[in-house]
Amino acid sequence: MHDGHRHNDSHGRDHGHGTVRDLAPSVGAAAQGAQGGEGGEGGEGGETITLEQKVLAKNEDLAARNRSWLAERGIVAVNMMSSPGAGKTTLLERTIRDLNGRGRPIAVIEGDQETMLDAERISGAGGAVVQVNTGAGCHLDAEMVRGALTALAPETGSLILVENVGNLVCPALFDLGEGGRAVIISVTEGTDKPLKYPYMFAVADLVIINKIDLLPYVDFDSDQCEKYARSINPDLQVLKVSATTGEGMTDWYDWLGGRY
Ligand SMILES: Nc1nc2c(ncn2[C@@H]2O[C@H](COP(=O)(O)OP(=O)(O)OP(=O)(O)O)[C@@H](O)[C@H]2O)c(=O)[nH]1
Ligand SMILES: [Mg+2]
Repeated sequence: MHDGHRHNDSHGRDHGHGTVRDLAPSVGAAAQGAQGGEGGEGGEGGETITLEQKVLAKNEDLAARNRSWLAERGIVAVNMMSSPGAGKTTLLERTIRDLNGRGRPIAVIEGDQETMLDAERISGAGGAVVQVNTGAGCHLDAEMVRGALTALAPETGSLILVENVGNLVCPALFDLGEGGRAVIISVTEGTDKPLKYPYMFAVADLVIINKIDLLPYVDFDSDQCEKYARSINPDLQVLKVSATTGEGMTDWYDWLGGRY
């Protein structure tokens, strides 16, 4: 799924003051084995790739089990991913305040490297929540979600909102068994994010552009950002919201309700 969405259009482009080259494939292969076999034949690179494939294969297996477990109970899980501070927890707090007690029961799985801070915020908003601390890890995986589901013991028919660890890289690689994936980007992050982190946008179903209340103060082009996102993944839906003022939030609730 990730292949075919690379946008390495900077190969050798002349930007007037010299030539810009994309060195990422060779750097990536040396540093972390890269994906999809780029430059990783034999030697240490080959071993790294084999291990990575095993880790991902084990995760896929556990994710499939989570998916069956959720389906048997009529539970829908949505994986919420973003860079740190894009507004995931704020959006979830508002969602719980607005939707709790109306329709599906809602529960939250919070993923952070450290602290219980986000779980405390969700609990303060009235939501059932379990916090998973990943330590040095940069993403939730299917096993962690399985453990969190066991602890949460969600009611049949629940909606589970999963806040992944804040970054636009690792969470894209790990299926959790979820039924939908939302990427949140905020207008303070820059219009170009879909092009720079294409894997995240390739695996998503929905992009939520948050903090639109700040648009008058920042240099962010929503239409262009949307075009960039769709150039990676033409099926993406895009919503614009402010989790603090509430503008656009009904579109998010409609997406949740319409889809599930
Ligand atoms: N102006 C404005 N600020 C927002 C909005 N949504 C969130 N914020 C602020 O952005 C900051 C980060 O919000 P969080 O909800 O903690 O972000 P997060 O994505 O959960 O962050 P991590 O869990 O650390 O990845 C807080 O100061 C929020 O008040 C918004 O729509 N508009
Ligand atoms: Mg958060």
